[in-house]
Amino acid sequence: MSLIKTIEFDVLGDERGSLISLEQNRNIPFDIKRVYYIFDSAEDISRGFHAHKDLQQVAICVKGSCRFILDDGKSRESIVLGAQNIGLYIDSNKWREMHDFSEDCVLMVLASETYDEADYIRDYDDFIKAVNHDS
Ligand code: T46
Repeated sequence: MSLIKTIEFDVLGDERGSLISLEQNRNIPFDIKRVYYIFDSAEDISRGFHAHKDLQQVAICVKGSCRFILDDGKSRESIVLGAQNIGLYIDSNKWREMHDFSEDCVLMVLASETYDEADYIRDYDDFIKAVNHDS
């Protein structure tokens, strides 16, 4: 089964432009407790390099593009996010990396929990131990 799970949002458009609506438990598959966005990341900067123990997220490039790598400890897959109507669903226990930010990239992320540093696994060896322990 693919690690990359995307959600395609309806674009509500008319002659004035386009609009996308995001609603918890409708087109976002969880209660939204937090929204953050990443911008002004240089093209040669990579981010992420961690997993979460208990967090669901949907990442949407609302402007520009960037590349995500997801890793479940067994395989790694990559996707370029560059359309405002596509969200990348990221479940718990997935190592994520973000690369190749375009200069204008604005990456918006909707999260199922409030910020908690204790939920992060920031060491790859610890991540591998955690996923092997769970399986
Ligand atoms: C993720 C990827 C896609 C907060 O104080 N509150 C927050 O809600 C967040 C997300 C971060 N922070 C602090 C923690 C760090 O001191 O902001 C700083 C930068 O966070 P971090 O280095 O974790 O950023 P990224 O871009 O590596 O990862 C972020 C999210 O943290 C992470 O959950 O899945 O984006």
